[in-house]
Amino acid sequence: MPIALALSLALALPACARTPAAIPTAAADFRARAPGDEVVYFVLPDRFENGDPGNDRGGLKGDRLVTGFDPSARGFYHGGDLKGLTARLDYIQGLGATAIWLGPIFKNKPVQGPPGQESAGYHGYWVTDFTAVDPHFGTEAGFRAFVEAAHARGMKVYMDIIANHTADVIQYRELAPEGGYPYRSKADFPYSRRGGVGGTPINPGFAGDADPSPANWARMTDPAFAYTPYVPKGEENAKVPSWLNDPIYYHNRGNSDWVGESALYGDFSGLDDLATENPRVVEGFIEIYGSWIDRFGIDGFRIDTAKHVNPEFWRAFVPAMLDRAKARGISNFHIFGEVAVSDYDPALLASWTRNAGLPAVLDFGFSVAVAEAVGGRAGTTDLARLFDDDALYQGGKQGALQLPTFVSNHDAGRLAMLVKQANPQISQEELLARTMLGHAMLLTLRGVPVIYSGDEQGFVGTGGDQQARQDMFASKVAQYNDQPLIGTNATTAEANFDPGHPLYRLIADLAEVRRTTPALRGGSTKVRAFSDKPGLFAVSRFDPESQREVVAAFNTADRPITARIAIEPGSLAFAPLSGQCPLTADAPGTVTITLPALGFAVCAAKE
Ligand SMILES: [Ca+2]
Ligand SMILES: [Ca+2]
Ligand SMILES: [Ca+2]
Repeated sequence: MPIALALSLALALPACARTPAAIPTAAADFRARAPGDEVVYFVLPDRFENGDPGNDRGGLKGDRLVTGFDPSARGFYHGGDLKGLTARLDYIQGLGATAIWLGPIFKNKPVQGPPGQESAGYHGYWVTDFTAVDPHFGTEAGFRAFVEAAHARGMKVYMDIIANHTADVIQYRELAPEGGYPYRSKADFPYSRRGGVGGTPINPGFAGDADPSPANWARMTDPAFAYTPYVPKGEENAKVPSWLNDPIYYHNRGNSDWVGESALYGDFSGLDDLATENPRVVEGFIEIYGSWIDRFGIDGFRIDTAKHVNPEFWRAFVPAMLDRAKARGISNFHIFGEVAVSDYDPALLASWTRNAGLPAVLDFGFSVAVAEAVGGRAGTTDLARLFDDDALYQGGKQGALQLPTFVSNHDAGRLAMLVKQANPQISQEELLARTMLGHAMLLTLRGVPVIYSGDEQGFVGTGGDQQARQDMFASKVAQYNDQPLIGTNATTAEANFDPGHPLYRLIADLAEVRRTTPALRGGSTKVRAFSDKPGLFAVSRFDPESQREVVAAFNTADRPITARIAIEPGSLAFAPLSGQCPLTADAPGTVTITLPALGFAVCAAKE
């Protein structure tokens, strides 16, 4: 297969025919940049760079079950921190990223889990103190220094926040059956009886959790309607702010089985699920996260587990955050939620922009469609449908331009891993070519590209979650270091911050094309070619002002392809923004595209 040819073409990026930059990039006016104009770099601070070995144990003394620190184990802290992240801003900016989404930095329960199955809060999603920086990552001053250093470069900072749950502190008096506490529903365990329908009457006068009035919630006084929650001795003040220590502010119904009611009310594998219908909880989180805006002037929030919180909560929270940001002089504050799905399901994603009022959601539909398209097993029908389905989102197709798109993440895993799973015998060269093709789609199709840290260095991984959270600095994890990377002979045993890596170069080059081409940021999309088999996928995108056409074409097949596609009749001549482009139309309204195996091209119509 002529993969090498595809690579050499993909990397040939003439600088001609680019329209002048139309977005503010200077440090002074980054606030003026719209969310849709960003390129986002997503990083887990623990896995990125260790700037201060002195904080690796988070100020705790003892073994790894106390400190959480074990750089040789996938599920423990490895030592990365805010100082390290700040020191590597050149590397991140060099990739073309204009915003950094960093995993949660709030103080976590260092270690949790049953004996023998413990792991650490290195990922940041087990918060105990929502007001403080986790000492493993540094200090409040260190976070301020990071935000200021990013802002000084004109880069934005998006914090990763959680309102669905806290760390696992609350336990139940009832004996845990094998496999943990099953979910106890509102039908079988109403708020009005202790421990089930036959139990003692409790919470008299409580009119149900759909009535958000403080007077109603004042009648909710006994949290033992399903299980009997308690805070173990020694952990009574584990959480900050202090109201979070009271079980009355939690659902206490046992573990979620992820469907129906339990998706909202169930504990996420024991993590204490907040009663987000309670006005005290709503007000509490508005204060918590509003304070981070006030104190640090950050630029946006990525909301973890957004679909496990009732939409009414977000309908109160989102406007409050946007107001708070506006009062701080941040007019383009961005908020995007995680509505995690593993299928192509834009209707579900879009429902959260309408019912919950989330300004945007992470585009899981895009990631599924791209993985299908470049995986070599399917065609591009879902990808072609994506742009029609954009009508489902709040704000329609215009609103969809703000959706953060991605091909890899820390939960589901990396695109290269998904491609390898679909093709276990694939060569390293072909795996690189397919991964590059997916990233080319990410940088040129509609939405706000999110690069998952490590993708640009050819990380692959063997699965999701811990298997997709390799270290960028020299790793001590044997299961990471054993794996070959793509596009390099390096392994994760050495630090990987190579700006010469082919994926880093591809992303940097296309990020620059995107920055200088308004059609690729804010342009509408017209699908020109797709198929239920691997082959040509092509779209036209249009400059929002001049309406000039830019054609982006991708060959998902492992053989060269030549085909005619329809174009605008006025697009008579083309200049390449990336790859190999036709010079002229065949006739008004049609042009021949020729692409190498797994190649792509981005071609701008000349005036
Ligand atoms: Ca450290
Ligand atoms: Ca719990
Ligand atoms: Ca919940």
